[in-house]
Amino acid sequence: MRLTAVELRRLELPLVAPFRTSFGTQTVRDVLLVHVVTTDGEGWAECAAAREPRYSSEYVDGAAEVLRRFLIPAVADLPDPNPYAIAPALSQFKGHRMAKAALETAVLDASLRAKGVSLARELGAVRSRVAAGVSVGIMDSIEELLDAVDRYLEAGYLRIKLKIAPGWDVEPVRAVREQVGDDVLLQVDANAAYTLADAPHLARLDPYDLLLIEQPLGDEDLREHALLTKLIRTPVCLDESITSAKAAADAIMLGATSVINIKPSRVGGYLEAKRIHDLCQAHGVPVWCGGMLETGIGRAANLALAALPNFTLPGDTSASNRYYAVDVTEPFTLDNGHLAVPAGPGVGVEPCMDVLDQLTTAIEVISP
Ligand code: OSB
Ligand code: MG
Repeated sequence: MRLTAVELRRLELPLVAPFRTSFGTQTVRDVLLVHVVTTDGEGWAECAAAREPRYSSEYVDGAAEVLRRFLIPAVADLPDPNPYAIAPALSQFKGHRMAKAALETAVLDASLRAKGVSLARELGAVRSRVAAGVSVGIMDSIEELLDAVDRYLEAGYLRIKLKIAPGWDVEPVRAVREQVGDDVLLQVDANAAYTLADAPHLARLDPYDLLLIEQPLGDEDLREHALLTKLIRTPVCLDESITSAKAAADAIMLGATSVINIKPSRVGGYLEAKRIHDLCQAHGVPVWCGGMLETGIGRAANLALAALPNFTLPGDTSASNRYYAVDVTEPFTLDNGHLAVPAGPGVGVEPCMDVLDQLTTAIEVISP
């Protein structure tokens, strides 16, 4: 197989509602799709980078730039760019994991389509549907939050995650727990908004029986997270800090985390994500699949990963209508709180070309 062309396609998708976190508010997604054309067929992937570098250092214009200048030429130079050769060929370039993940996933999609194998099967999936949770942004008032949580539970979501930040933590958690009762799975995500000095404050979340607190401290604060676990009862789960299987191993060995949120985009792709899954499984650390407000293209691949055996907690893989009025694939819908794992070859979904064309803001074709 050889790479003959790569299309970088940009889309603009308005979110159905603003999504506010401790690092900012997103109202639209500026999506970068990577579409590879190979001698064996075509593949698609979505880059998870957002417009601004607030979640991590990556941002969508930067991802497009590193792809066109460095990553695509390096893959085009490979005599046999099979999916397992991509990450080793790109390791000469530091960082840019979301850009690397998108390119590797597009090649993986092309290669699996050519073989007629689904991504779920390639990764070792053991289930055909995945329990869906939902990530609920920071709101202007507690009433508005309670309303949103009510609607999501009504829709069937099996787990609620509340975004928290200093000034929006104990009160909203208390109000939601009181409204939903003790049986609803509830967790929070701080996106690195606190410091170890906030431990006594974070301990005030202890009474609410949270499944976990996600990334309370800074991305690089592994040691501080390990100390925090001794000061609060809520289990600590890392997101931003886990950028590779090596980082996951360090965090587990340090006692910095007892659960891990795996986002393939954050760790450089699905193959590295599977390594983290396997490592966590061997160490008895449960994992769940995070999200980056992906369209159906990114979501399909996330669902394949979430079908692996150690994904024992519901993830942030929500239905299409939680994000977008119109998705770029057949919409993913909830069925009794679950999403179906695509079973077709590759990532198992096709982009709807007419929708894609309507939302496209730019197309660049790189012919190596
Ligand atoms: O921290 O998990 C996060 C969205 C964008 C960036 C970071 C995060 C999130 C979410 C929503 O929490 C996940 C999703 O529903 O796709
Ligand atoms: Mg998170």
